[in-house]
Formats: sequence, structure tokens, C-alpha cells
Amino acid sequence: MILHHCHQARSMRSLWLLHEIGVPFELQLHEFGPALHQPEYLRYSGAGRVPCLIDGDVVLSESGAITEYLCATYAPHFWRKHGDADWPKWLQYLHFAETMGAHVASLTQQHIVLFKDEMRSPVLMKLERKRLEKVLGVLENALAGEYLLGDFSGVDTNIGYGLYIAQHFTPLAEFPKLAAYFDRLKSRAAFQKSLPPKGAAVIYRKGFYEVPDA
Ligand SMILES: N[C@@H](CCC(=O)N[C@@H](CS)C(=O)NCC(=O)O)C(=O)O
Repeated sequence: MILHHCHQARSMRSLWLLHEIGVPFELQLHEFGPALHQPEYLRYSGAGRVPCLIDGDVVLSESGAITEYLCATYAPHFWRKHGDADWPKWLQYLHFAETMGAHVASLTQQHIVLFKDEMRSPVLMKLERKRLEKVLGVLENALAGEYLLGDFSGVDTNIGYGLYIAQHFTPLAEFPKLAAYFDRLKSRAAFQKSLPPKGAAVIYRKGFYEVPDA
């Protein structure tokens, strides 16, 4: 099994989950940027994105689908299937992770990818931060146990990665249950193994990105 990954990109969800599961895999690390748009890589991930997981004939390039596939195939204890009481919750969180993903991606583009001030829009930054906070509020209200479905499961890697990125744009301390949940996630050995090593090229070079004055 091969995982294509860039440090701190959504492929961190898949990397973290692979470490949780403990299944052997090969890591193909790319620099975030033009390397993902080379014809050789586009054969696997047509949109030039990470993650991309290759397992024999199976090629998947969507992090939610990879979570579902890995849990169903290698780790049923981390999965919820049709007929399980919390299957609807599993589905909701797996996909809600990308509602959060849309806002953190937009904030990443505004604060980091658009590198000149004149390209950026503080209005959009404020709007996206507010919308992200609304999403975090939903999770804060929903969180009832140690993890999203009680025990740790695959959806914790999808939502947990979102929190790992969200903290660069809004203080998680304003969401106390979420902050405590994220602390639990961060203390997991598999999460720590999925972090970029010290000195590696990363997307988020600052711990926090303030919205500049308009
Ligand atoms: N919905 C997809 C999004 C994948 C995605 O957009 N990944 C970003 C990194 S977080 C990427 O590869 N961007 C490279 C690019 O847009 O060129 C998923 O969850 O896997």
C-alpha cells in the first residue's frame, strides 16, 4: 500500500489513520506545490491533490473515501457500517470534516497561498473565520464523549485534522470541549507520528494567522 502525502495537507488524515491501524505502507512524500501537477502523479490523482492511496488495484484520492476504505478493509473496530446504531453519525462526521475543510482551505489560500498583500482580502478572511467558527460551534455542541462516537474511530482523524489546521486561524480555547478533545487526539502516538518532522518544509509556518486590518 502506498500513501502520497504532503506535510500538513489533508493526507495527514490518512497517514494518521494508517499509523492508528498499524498496517504496513510506503510513504511517498511530496512538496506541496508544483510536484503534485507532474504527469506521473496526475495518473493517480487527476486533480493533482493529496491524499492519494494506492492499494493493489484500488486508487483513491479523497480523504473521506480513504478513511472509509481503510477502516472497512483493515480496521472494522474503527468503522461504523450500515445497520450500526451510530452509522448515521459516522456519515455525518466523515463528510462534515469537509465542510470544515472548505473554510480552512479558503483561509489557507488567503493567508498563505496568496503571498502578496494586494492579492488578499481581509473581508474574505474575516468571513471565512466566522464561518469556520460556526462549524466549530456545531461540533462543540455535539461532542458528548471522549471521541466523536464514544470510542476512537476513523472519523476522529478526519475531524481531528480539521481542528489541527483550524487552530492556525481561530483560537480553539473558545470551544472548551473541542479544545479538550483535540488535546486527547494530540496525545495519541499515531497523531504524533503523522506530524511533520522538525525542520521539514511545511504549509503553516506560523502558529497563528491574524486577520490584517482592511
Ligand atoms: N476533498 C479532498 C481535497 C484534497 C485536497 O484539496 N488536498 C489539498 C491539500 S489539503 C491539495 O492537494 N492541494 C493541492 C492543489 O490544490 O494543488 C480530500 O479531502 O481529500
